[in-house]
This record gives sequence, structure tokens and C-alpha cells, in this order.
Amino acid sequence: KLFNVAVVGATGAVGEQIIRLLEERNFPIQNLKLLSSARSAGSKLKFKGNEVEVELATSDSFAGVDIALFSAGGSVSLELIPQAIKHGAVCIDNTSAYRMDAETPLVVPEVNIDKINEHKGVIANPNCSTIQLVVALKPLYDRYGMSRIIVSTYQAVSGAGALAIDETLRQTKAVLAGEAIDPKILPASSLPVKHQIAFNAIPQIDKFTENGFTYEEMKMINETKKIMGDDTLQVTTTCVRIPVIYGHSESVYVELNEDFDVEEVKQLLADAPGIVLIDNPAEQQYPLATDAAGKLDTFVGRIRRDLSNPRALNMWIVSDNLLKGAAWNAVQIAEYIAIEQKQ
Ligand code: 11C
Repeated sequence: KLFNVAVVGATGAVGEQIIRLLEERNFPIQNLKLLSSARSAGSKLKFKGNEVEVELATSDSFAGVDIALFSAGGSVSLELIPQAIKHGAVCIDNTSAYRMDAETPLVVPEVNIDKINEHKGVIANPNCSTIQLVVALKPLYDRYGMSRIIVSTYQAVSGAGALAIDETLRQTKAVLAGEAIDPKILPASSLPVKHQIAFNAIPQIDKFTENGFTYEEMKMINETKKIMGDDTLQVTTTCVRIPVIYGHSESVYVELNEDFDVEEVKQLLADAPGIVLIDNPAEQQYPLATDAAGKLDTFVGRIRRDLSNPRALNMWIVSDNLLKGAAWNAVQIAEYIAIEQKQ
């Protein structure tokens, strides 16, 4: 069976990667519809050697579409996903619009693919920093049980979009040249105060909520519990933006319910789907954002027993935030839908 596929937000950083992956993975496509806002409609993108014109996304765009992948912002998803569902499309949403909706499965295939069939027309793709975390935690959760997770993130600027990448490169050059800088995008363009990102670390991603945590931190906390299917998990996070372009890194402390052997933990992770273990301190080998960029896997290393709590371990998790953190997880879900619908 071949599918009619629509990509909404086709010209964005994630949309571009979705199109590339659909092509590389040879997704069974009958017709590919590329959709965007008025700003980018009319531009042309390449797919399998052909030029495809990007059309304006409207409520009428979804007639005949089987699978629609959305990454054009939460408001576009809220407006157009109900329309796409009416036309019979299964939607995979990269935004936060539906993630915490009780009716909507929040899926990371390596963790909870069993939830995929519970959808009512939309399957949500989690936040990038959450996806790589749960991929690495799941094998440990299943083997030992888990009570508490403490995460500090070191997040790439591409997570805040193409303009944040431009700002980082421009600022870096300006600082090196001794010129003045004028931050306009980070921590988030909607905020009244902007900070320098070049040669800096900004402990704010997205707006603050009333409890002193940011939206990014609350996404990690809430989404992790939902995907792991365990409301009793204690999760706390501090999310930090650093001047890396691609690849989020995470320092993770995790308390397990049973005794564990560190070598067994390493073996479990090495054998788990979607994970590459790089853990050889003697040779200074551990996951690096520069190595993870462009790859589909989640990289785990620096695994060691905690010194203050023998039931806890520390580790370092890195993945490309635009790939496993967004486009690849979405295309993986689409591949599962395609397999289900073929049967
Ligand atoms: C960042 N995690 O790095 C964000 C980007 O909810 O899908 C993804 C936001 C989201 O800024």
C-alpha cells in the first residue's frame, strides 16, 4: 500500500528533516503534499529528484491525505489537526498542543509503541529533551524499577529554530571581532529580555511558569511521567541553553528500586533499541554532541554508581534534537502506522 502524506511546516528546520527522512527511508508514498504558512507558500523543495511546490496550509488541504506530519507551531496544529482528522488523516504532531491531552498517545517507539493504536486521529511527538531521556531510562526502568530522576540539560540552539542558529553564529563572530552584540531571539523571541548566547549558558528555555520552573522543564517532567506510564516517578529538571548548534546533552541522576551491577547496566543499554553506548573513560570516549549530530540514535555514556546513594547512577545522554528529538521520532511513528495499515 502507498500513502498520501502531508508535511505541515515543510520549510521549517524539523519539516526539512522529515522530508529528507521520508526520502532516505523510502517511505511508501503515493503523493507528498508540502504545506506551510503564507510566508513560505510558493517556494519549491526537492523530493526524490522532483521539485514539489509548497502550498498554503488550509482546512481544505487534507482531502485524500492518509498521514499528516505537523511541525508548524502549536496554534497551527490546534487549528488544522481537527480538520485533517475530519478528512480521515492520522496526524503526527510535533508541537506541544496535544501532548498532555488524556485522549492523545504520546509516543516514543522504543518506549511505548503499544499506545499507538489508542489514538483518536492524533499521535503526539514529545519534546526533544524528553525523547532522548526516556529512550535511555526505559531499559533501566523495566529491569530495576525507578523512583527518582534529576536531569540538567545542555540544549542546542537549533531547538529554538533557524533564527536562533543565525543569532548564535552572528554573535560568536561579533564577540571575536570585539564588536557590540544585540541579542534578539534567545531565550525566546516572545520574551521582553534577551541574553547573549555566544560564549554563555542561559538557564532559561521558554517562559517561566508560576512555580519557578520553565515550560521546557515542566514539559520534561510531565511528558516523562506520561510516556513511562508512571505518575509516581519523581522527576526534576533544570534546562540550559548552550552555544552548540545540533545535539542536546543531558546529565542524569537516577535512583533505581533494586541493586544493580554497573557492567550489567552498560550491557542493558548497549543491547537496547535506539541506544549506542559510548563509555570508555580510559580512552576518553563518551557521547559528544558533535558526534551525535546527524545521527538517529541516542548516545549514552559516563555511567557510574553514585557516591552518595549506592542505588543511584549517573549518566550522560546525547542525541540530535532535530532527528530523534523531532523528525526521526515522527517518521518512526509514521512507519509504524504504515505497517499497521498494510496489515
Ligand atoms: C528547545 N525543546 O530545545 C525545545 C524545542 O515542545 O517541541 C522543542 C519544543 C517542543 O528549545
